Amino acid sequence: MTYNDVETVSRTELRDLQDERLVETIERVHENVQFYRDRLDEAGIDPADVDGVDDLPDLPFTTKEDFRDQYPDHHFAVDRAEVIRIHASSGTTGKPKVVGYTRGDVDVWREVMARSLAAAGVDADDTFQNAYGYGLFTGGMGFHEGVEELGATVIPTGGGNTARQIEMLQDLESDAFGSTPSYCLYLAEQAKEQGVDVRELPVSTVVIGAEPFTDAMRDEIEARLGVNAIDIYGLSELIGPGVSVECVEAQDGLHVWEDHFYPEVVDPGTGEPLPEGEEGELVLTSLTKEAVPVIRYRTGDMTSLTREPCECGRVHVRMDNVTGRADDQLIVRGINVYPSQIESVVLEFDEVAPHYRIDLDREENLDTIAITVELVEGFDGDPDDLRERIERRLRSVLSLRPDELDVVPPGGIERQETGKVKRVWDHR
Ligand code: DLL
Repeated sequence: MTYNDVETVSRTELRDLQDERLVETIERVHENVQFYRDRLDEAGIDPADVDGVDDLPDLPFTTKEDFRDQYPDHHFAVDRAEVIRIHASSGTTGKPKVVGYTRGDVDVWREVMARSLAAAGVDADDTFQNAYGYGLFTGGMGFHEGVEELGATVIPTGGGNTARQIEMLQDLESDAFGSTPSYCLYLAEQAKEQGVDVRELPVSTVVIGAEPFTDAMRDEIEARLGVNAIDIYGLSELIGPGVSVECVEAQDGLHVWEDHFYPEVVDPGTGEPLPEGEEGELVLTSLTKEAVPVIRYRTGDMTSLTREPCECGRVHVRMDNVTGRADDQLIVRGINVYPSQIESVVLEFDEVAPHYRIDLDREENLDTIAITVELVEGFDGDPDDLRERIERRLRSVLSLRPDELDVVPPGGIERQETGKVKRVWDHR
């Protein structure tokens, strides 16, 4: 069900709105943010020459490093008095990226999250248990406010505390649940240990995001939890969760709420725009953000776009499920491979649980890769035979010959109760 009429307007109307909003955004950043003024001036762009989104490819990119360089708030376009909330995203290196929200920004966020939840099949009568972390991370509060805006009931369990989480799911009979995909699997495992079969619980929808995952991983989640798993995407720099979401009707790509966030896909190496349908790096421009507008932000996330009509009736462009980031690509002895490709191959095996890790190292100037997979409960075959079959498959599908392939017993791979799952360990 749609939440806002803008989801089904004509593409011409949508384009007019985008053009108008982009012109305003460019004027605003040029006037209020030194960083953008310098960038646009250096590129010889006069804001008055920007007529609409067709001009975006001429504008300079903004990167994660730019965000960090402006730490803490030099990229803000409004006075701090107008900022009513701050979140931050902690990278693994350097300063966090700090983002601020005006009241208007928070209203937009609530609205796009309500739209996203409605698209995911959550409705006003439902109860939604929110296991995304509350705090500087945008997940917890983003979902919380979206559920309230929709008029559904939110249970703010936040991340972790899994025993309580399971008890709440049972006792308050939530219809929907939100968490990272890895936490869904953790929850199912812990429930089993407590003698609870999560498939018997009333929860029928999980809204998963904040981490890359493959279709194979989603299938595992749906089977283990007995739910429909809907993919939601977003990032702090743009707003948080709620940039795009799958619709329950088609579950075929994520509708980008492009009246607020304009997507482009570019070649990650050259930065050149790619035609519709081709995979590359997602670049996003905010069209309504007040506190922290962003122009052509290089997300690092790999996807492709399609404007083909969707059976749900929404006209908003769809992006493909993000299974990895441009900088995730591993180069092992000349073979380029994404962790998601390894994930797809190992999860083809029914004997393998949806937990794995990849360790990269360097020995005598050569890169090495070790893959560890975990057996499912009740495995009674020959682990050596399984190992050989996985090795053969990695070789034939990806031309990859791991230096080591370890098969460990159920539970042999360490679990993480909170935060985003880490599967690739680079020791180089
Ligand atoms: O992860 C916002 C969010 C919260 C999205 C809850 C969905 C659900 P950040 O912490 O700033 O924000 O991390 C953003 O996470 O650039 C992607 O690399 C990754 N990511 C987010 N959603 C997805 C997804 C939140 N559905 C970064 N699939 C992004 C794959 C995702 N990767």
